[in-house]
Amino acid sequence: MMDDLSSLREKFLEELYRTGDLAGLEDLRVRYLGKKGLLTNQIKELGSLPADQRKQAGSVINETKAFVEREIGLKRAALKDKELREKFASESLDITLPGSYCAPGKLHPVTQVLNEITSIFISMGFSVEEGPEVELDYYNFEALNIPKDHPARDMQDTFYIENEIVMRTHTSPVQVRVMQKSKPPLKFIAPGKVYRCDADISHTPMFHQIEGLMVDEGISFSHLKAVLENFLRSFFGTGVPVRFRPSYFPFTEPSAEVDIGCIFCGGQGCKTCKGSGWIEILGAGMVNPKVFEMAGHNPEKYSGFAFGMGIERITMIKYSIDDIRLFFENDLRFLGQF
Ligand code: 2NM
Repeated sequence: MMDDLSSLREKFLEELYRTGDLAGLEDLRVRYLGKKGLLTNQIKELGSLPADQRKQAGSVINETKAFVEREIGLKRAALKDKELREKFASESLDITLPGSYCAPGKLHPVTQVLNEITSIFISMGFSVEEGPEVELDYYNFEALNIPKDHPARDMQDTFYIENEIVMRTHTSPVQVRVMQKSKPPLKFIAPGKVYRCDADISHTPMFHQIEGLMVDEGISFSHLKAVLENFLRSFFGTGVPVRFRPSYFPFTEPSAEVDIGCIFCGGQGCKTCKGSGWIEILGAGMVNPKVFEMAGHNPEKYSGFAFGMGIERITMIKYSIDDIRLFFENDLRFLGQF
């Protein structure tokens, strides 16, 4: 038996030496130390030895078993280390190689300006609302005090889908929908696409607007002035002159158009301001009591102001762009400049 154990040990060492991976090592372990393993069998055979040899044989078997276990443990650690090194080597990466160039995309200039304007109003506590682009005649016109015979409804301006269904010509129907479903106080802007049958260097059939509405008890024209002056000075610069001119919209009374001092000539008069020294930016006014009534609010209790502006127009002023159609041609030589 002692001879058996000694050759078992040598055979084990030889096999251990030839084992090159963890799976092979586990095979080896099972073959020697498993339930039917070579060493385990030796232990089972102890019983058949004469009593006087058993003790010594037992101790040699135990010693051999401990040896095999230790060697397998050492080899396992070595193989794990080797596999880890190989994994690191195969995953290694030359961080000095030049990267492959990926042209970064950019937001469209109209989107950039729309986001900028939106964040100014959000900073003043306005929320953002949206509504459908295909709109009922009622919300686009009727509820805004634009009766059937009003010139704004002219077939030349409005895209009709069906008799009572239009492409919205402004974002005001969003204001009507919000007023109809919620009670004041209201304070939100409505950005989005609008559609008018018109096309030249300053008009496209689709363009973008931001309109805003603030309604509560006691809202006055001073609130309108404060909010719009703050917006214009945030957007165009703190020193920009602002002026309000009387105007007319069916949905507001009184109404105003809001100009800034020409940012190109400093008010001297130039091509952009057509010699006037002023550039028109916004339309605004106090919400017409008829509009409140139609939306289900008591005009004796509530008042509010509303305003609207065209985003392409403001972007053209900000970046000195002279033809609105450039925004929609997707020429990267143009778009890449913003
Ligand atoms: C403008 C100018 C003036 C406006 C009015 C309303 C509503 F729904 F509250 F009546 N929404 N938007 C408004 C007022 C829009 O755009 C040039």
